[in-house]
Amino acid sequence: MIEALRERLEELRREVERQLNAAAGPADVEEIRVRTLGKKGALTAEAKAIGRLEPGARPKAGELVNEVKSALERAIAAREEELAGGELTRRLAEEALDVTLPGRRRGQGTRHPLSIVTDELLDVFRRMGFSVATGPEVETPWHNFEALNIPPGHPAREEMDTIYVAGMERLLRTHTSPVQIRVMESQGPPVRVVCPGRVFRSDTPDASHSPFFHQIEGLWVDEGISLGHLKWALIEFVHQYYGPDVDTRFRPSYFPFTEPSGELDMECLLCHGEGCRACKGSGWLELLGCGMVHPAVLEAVGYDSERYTGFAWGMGVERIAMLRYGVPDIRLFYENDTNFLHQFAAR
Ligand code: 2NM
Repeated sequence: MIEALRERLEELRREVERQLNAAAGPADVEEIRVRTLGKKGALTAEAKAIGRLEPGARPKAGELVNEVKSALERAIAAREEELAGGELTRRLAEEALDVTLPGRRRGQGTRHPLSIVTDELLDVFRRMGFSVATGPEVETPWHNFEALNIPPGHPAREEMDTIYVAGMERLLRTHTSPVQIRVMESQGPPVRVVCPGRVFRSDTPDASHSPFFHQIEGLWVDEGISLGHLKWALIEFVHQYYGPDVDTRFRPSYFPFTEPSGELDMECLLCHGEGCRACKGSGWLELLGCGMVHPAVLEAVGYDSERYTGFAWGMGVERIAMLRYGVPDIRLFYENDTNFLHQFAAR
């Protein structure tokens, strides 16, 4: 009877050792342990059966079972460690990070051509004593229109009307003039500011139009400011920015917020007045619109228009940048094409 038990235990031991050898990972080993040494395990069953043997055989049987039990416990623990170690080696190989590989470069950005040109233009005016002011892109109709002598129903509204938000309480600004209205509302004269920023128009995009673009507007209000100051400041700007020998001319124009109003042209940079494609054969390029601030605008912000006068102007940054860099299509500025943008990297 003891001999039969010994043989069964030996058989069990060989069987478990074979299974352990075949185990592929720690999970397999755990399964084998439960099947053998767990509550309903094969060896546990043999241990329980000892109580049903005749009393004289029990000590020897217990000894045999315990011997096999500790042998299997050691074998299971050893195999488990072996496989866990193997798994660690495998994971280390699979998830290895080669810290000697060079990193992937995050390309460094460059300044946007519109930012470069805006800053260059602002610098000229800063040297002439202008300070720089900015304001909201979403404006009240009062700041964008009424204060600028553009009442409801004025034809200038139709060509400029953009997207209204909050009913008719706010709109995307159509120029940066409302910033100058805000500056004048917040302080008395004298005022000497330039206002850069993004503006919005109801335009269909093509090579020279975009429903959003950038402007720089300027304003100088003080006692005794005349058309002579306007001409000096704006011609001086052209000479500072494009060179002292560049020719200029003024033509009359119309804006609701200035009287008189004009346009400043400069000699065509490409043909020097000969006439070419860029200037449509005229020899001149339109540079900016300007004029003496309308008394109604000064009164709208509470300035005494009998005592104070001023001049103002506005220009498009894209146009100036396109001429300067020879950019043929305004949409290139907005497409985030890094091949295009990197051409303007500072060297
Ligand atoms: C232009 C042309 C002429 C202008 C006027 C004002 C203000 F606020 F003083 F009334 N700001 N900007 C102005 C005048 C803008 O852009 C072509």
